[in-house]
Amino acid sequence: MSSPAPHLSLYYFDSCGYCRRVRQVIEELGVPVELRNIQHSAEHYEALLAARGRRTVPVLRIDRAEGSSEWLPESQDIIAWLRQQHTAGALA
Ligand SMILES: N[C@@H](CCC(=O)N[C@@H](CS)C(=O)NCC(=O)O)C(=O)O
Repeated sequence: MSSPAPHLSLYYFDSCGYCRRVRQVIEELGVPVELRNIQHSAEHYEALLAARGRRTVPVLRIDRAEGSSEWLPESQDIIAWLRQQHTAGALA
């Protein structure tokens, strides 16, 4: 049996070009991703800083059903991961 799809959150801000590229792929694939704008939410900004020790975006947070969390930085790595997982049918 396959695992339930993870909950995905993208930490980003509007004027970030790297973030825009990731968001375009999210739209293209139709993958459900919660958008967390770090310029509009101190909570999201602080969470990113606490987890990564830096505020650089985009970062994709992957919360798995079994309780583990992963923070994936780098737009090209995020895009590659989304495409691979989508092709594997691992995303909702
Ligand atoms: N190589 C990174 C570059 C990311 C990057 O430079 N992000 C900028 C915004 S577009 C940023 O967060 N700058 C603020 C900082 O690093 O503190 C990627 O492709 O994701």
